[in-house]
Amino acid sequence: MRNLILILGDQLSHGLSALCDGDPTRDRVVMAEVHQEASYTNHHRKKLILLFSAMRHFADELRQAGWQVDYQTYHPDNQHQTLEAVVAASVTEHVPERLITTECGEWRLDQAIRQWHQRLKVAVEIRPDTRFFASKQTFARWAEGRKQLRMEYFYREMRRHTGLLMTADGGPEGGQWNYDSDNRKKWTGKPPAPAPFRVEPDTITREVIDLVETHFSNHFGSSDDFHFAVTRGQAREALAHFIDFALPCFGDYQDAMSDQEDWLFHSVLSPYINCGLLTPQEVCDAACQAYQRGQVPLNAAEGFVRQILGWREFVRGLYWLTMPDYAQLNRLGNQRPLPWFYWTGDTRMRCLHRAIDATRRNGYAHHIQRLMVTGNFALLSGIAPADICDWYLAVYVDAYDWVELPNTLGMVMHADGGYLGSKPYAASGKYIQRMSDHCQQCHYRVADSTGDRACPFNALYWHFLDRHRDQFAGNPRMSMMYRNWDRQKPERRQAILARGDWLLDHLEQL
Ligand code: FAD
Ligand code: DLZ
Repeated sequence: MRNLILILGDQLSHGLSALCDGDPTRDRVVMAEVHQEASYTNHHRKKLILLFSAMRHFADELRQAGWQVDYQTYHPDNQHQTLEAVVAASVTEHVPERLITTECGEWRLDQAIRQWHQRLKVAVEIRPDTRFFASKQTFARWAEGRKQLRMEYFYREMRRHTGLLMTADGGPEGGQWNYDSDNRKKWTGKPPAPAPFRVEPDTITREVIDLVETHFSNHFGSSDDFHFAVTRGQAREALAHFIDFALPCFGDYQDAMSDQEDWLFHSVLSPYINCGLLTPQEVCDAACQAYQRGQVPLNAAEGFVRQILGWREFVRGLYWLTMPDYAQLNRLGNQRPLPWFYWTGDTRMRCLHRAIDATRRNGYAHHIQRLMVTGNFALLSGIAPADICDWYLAVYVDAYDWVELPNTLGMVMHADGGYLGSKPYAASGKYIQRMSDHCQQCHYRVADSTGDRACPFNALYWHFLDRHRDQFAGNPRMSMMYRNWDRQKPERRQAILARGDWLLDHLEQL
């Protein structure tokens, strides 16, 4: 045997750099379901099912393509419970010339793998992950010398670099780079949201569901009604479903929330892009082609491409530029523990209940629920960044440290002091009322800021601004908020702050 090729659970791509010049007759692939990866956080049960089933299907596809694949299925009594132990055993058995792998998506495991050449006494070749549009080096060059990083400027560079949604003379399609201002409509039930894409579990997936129910029943979330795609072919069908049925309205209702609908017009493609079943390039190409065919409007195609070519690449670049220090940042000095209802959904705040309940059932909530409901509440309540980051890492099927951490610590918690975002996404209940129909079903009154039934977001919002005046009053993008606060009568400010104090002391009871 020549080389041993390690493929991780989020590297399920036939074009993976580790595989690209491999020889199925001489090289051997190793893949393993291991306790350490399955338990470094309280992964949602549906995430474990998705990954284990997709890994097993991918191994079968490799075998059909002629590869020899050593695959360890999960069992608590397996001798090797870490990737290192599995690889060490394989190295001892096969004595390869080299271990080849593609760079790992998260800092923790990346650091470990970089020690393997010493610890396992084997040559280790770590190849770049070419599935991203921008390499780590490209991002680092772009970021060099900038005090703050702004996604919008990076995104424009990426549009120029890839030619996506660019005209022949080098300008942005339609004359504008960004159509975000067209993408803030409230959704009132029309047009109806498409039914989500579904795949019925096959024999492999059903076996994995049983395994997860047997060995991971203490993990968050429900495994009921698992219907995610687990092969590349199925993920391609999910992409086509999105382009045909949801993308046309994606832009208009991108920021909308609904009390009835879990998925609205979102793509639900992040689980597949992040584990490698789809590439970001093919997903962006499909959206751009739909626009060119006249099937979807520009605000939909641009809004969608910006999320992937812009935000996804941006947070990945920022992660690798700043780790491991980034994970420790807490510039607002937050210390409060995460309220228990984040794990149960048991709160009378309707918007939080709906977002957390969807998260528990589906392993999914859309971006505005993550940012402006569960995220906004954690920001206003001063939750310790480590607690809220761990929650987001655990509860979503698409969650990996490299993408979850900058979104939570930077975008939501502003714990990096504004390196990622120019201002915190803090909002009162009015925002939730404007973008959803939750408030009509809520125990609390969104119009009130004081009193027992007042929407907690209102007093918490003013309390947040007031207690962080030193950090934010000088920010021109926040001066209007402070003017509004300062215009209120002193007695009213005092009453709101008193309600805010009470709420912060009684978060568990809301
Ligand atoms: P769509 O709304 O259809 O968007 C299309 C695609 O754009 C997504 O599939 C995703 O690949 C990409 N995208 C959109 N927004 C972002 C973003 N801010 N950062 C990176 N990619 C983006 N996304 C993850 O993939 N994994 C995470 O662990 C994750 N954690 C998050 C935590 C918080 C606190 C917040 C506010 C956002 C987080 N996001 C994360 C980003 C975003 O919410 C999800 O990518 C999105 O909700 C996935 O659903 P979708 O595929 O239907 O997305
Ligand atoms: C997330 C995950 C899980 C739950 N389980 C495994 C596993 O058993 N084996 C494996 O190779 N990878 C798994 N992964 C993905 C790794 O944790 C992933 O490579 C890192 O999160 C890097 O992004």
